[in-house]
Amino acid sequence: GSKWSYIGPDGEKVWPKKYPFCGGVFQSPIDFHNDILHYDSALLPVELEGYNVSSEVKFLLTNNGHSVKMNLSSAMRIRNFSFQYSAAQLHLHWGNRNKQEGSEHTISGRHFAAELHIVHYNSEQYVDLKSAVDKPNGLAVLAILMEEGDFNPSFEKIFSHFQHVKYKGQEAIVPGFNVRDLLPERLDDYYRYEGSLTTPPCYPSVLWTVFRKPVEVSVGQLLALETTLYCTESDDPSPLKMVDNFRRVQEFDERMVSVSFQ
Ligand code: BO1
Ligand code: ZN
Repeated sequence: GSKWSYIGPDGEKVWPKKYPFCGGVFQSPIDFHNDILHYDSALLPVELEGYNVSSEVKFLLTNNGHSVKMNLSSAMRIRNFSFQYSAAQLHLHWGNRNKQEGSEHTISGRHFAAELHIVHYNSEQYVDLKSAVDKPNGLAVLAILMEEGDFNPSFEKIFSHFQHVKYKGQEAIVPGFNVRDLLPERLDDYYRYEGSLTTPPCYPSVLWTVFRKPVEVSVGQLLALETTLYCTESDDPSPLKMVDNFRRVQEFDERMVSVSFQ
């Protein structure tokens, strides 16, 4: 079983004891600051296909005790990376009401309220997420920073089901929708680097694309994210709220982040 957490005796400081990669190289997330950024004119706008999913398709939404995760269709693909990548799942990381934190990646030391990860696997070389997760060039994650602002009707297509997945192990069905609408308008402005899973087992298998511009969700939507879910099962006598499920930024020596913008 996965016995790790973000707080307490199984917190991120001790992840490397059971998951040696968490103490290894190429770890994520990181802070994006000027000294490590370099412009790369070869970074083209991200091209997606199959992201507009029919409502006939049913996505499985699960509380896995660490986050809320929604399985995606492998027909959703990134077209223009070095390999073809197919979507496997999306999930979120967030903070709690009392702090200005929540995102995993930071920009010049600044946290955003939350962060969406759309996890893709290299479908040219591997059959599924599980077989790609620990391989070089195995995964490509699209990361979307989220800040407080206008109500976001696209995120609501997921958030409106939170009541049914309050506790670990609970599942709900989300009808397909246009997943492209969860991303920022501009897919040409982003940070790019090679890193890792931000949770155990922290495999260094992820090509990260973090979009520069955050998307807005309302204060009510952030509140729903931060107050509805629990890390624990429904019959647990000591319920634990699912908050602050982000990993702290990692050392970033002798690595560079490519940016698509000047
Ligand atoms: S993330 O996008 O870097 N936060 C990320 C973290 C972990 C995974 C994917 C993306 N995948 C995990 C699954 C676990 C599984 C593990 C190894 O991969 O969530 O359920 O055990 O296969
Ligand atoms: Zn994640």
